[in-house]
Amino acid sequence: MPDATLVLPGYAHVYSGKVRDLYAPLDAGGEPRPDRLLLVASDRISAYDFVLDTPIPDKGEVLTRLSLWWFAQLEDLVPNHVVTADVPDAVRGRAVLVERLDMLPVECVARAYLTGGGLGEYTATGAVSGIPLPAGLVDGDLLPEPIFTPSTKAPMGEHDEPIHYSVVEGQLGGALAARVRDLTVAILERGYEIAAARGILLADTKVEFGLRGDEVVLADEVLTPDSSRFWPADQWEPGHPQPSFDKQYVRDWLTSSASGWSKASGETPPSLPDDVVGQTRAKYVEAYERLTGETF
Ligand code: Q0Z
Repeated sequence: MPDATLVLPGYAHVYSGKVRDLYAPLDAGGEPRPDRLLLVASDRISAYDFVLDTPIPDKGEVLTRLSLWWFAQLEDLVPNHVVTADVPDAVRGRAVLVERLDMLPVECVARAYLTGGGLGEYTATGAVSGIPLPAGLVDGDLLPEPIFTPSTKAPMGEHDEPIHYSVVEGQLGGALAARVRDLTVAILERGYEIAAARGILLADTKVEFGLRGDEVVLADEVLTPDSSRFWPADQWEPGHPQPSFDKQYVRDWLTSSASGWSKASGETPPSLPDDVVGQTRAKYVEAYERLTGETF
């Protein structure tokens, strides 16, 4: 994890997630500013709940630029936390200075397709986050309409737990809960339309909101492959897990006999071979270029 200890003059390291790091800019007196944060995306990649020891070159920059592009696509729907992408040279391209918000304690998830944790809940109960669904759905099926399936914000290393909308109402009050639900679904729908036009299915996405006074503001990253499931539309085939647009080469290699590793072992996955790194970098760049229509 080389970036976790990255020393940025004028910034204090606040926190490191699996693949991103958070810093606070220092004021003239050397104190952390209470109103700003620097979000730095590393080239680290996770798979099967492990952070791999092999970075994917440019991943942090691809995701940062993609997130900034999406914020602009969503500007008419929701204000966002971005202050500037003019950041220190050491992290230029992969960091954003943002407004520090009072974050809402909910992971806001919306789903267009049934897979992952939502599929597990559906198989067990016939519903997801308390929303009843038609019988007979299989992994990768399109849902009758997009649904809001919030979860708790678990500390790192623990898994977010799905919660009913009524729990969000209890936490936030009815008006704020309805606002974040409707925004989350609207963001998924906007992303879905844009991605579908470029041959990419957006299965689901997780967003985070904060408050600026009583205004709800979109925070964190948005509609990146790390916060969303993107599938190649031409390979969509319900009934089994869909190939991931970005991580499929990594998963295929890790689960192949060539890696000598098995998910069940609980052991740290091995380093990735150069061809898998190169193919994976190319998929991140392809996602960026297809979605935005711009050259990376
Ligand atoms: C986001 C995270 C990490 C990047 C806190 N605008 C904001 N105001 C207050 N807090 C946050 C934000 Cl974005 C905030 N995170 C998640 C962790 C790197 C983002 F290590 N945590």
